[in-house]
Amino acid sequence: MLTDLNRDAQLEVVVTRNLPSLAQIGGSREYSKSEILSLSWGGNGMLQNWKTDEIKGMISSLLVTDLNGDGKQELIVCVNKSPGIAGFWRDYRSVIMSYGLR
Ligand SMILES: [Ca+2]
Ligand SMILES: [Ca+2]
Repeated sequence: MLTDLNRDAQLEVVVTRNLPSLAQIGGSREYSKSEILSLSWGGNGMLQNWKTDEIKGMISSLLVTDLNGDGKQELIVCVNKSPGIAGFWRDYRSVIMSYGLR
């Protein structure tokens, strides 16, 4: 996702990264942890602006919007808590989180 999060007229790249989990050792290709990074172009390469803590689950969608109408944008993250085949056997759960942006 390419967006100007901090409104300095330069675009940032927001990416999600799924982190390998123990389940992969057993041959599963599913991920159980994720994180979100914001990168911007620094002349010689991409610089990391910030990243979130590890998020348990698989990020299914990202959205930047002013959720509460205070004029500042939030990063809205939709996380699937039980991805993969295991999800069929449990309650299928998604959570939505929001991060304030400076
Ligand atoms: Ca910016
Ligand atoms: Ca807001």
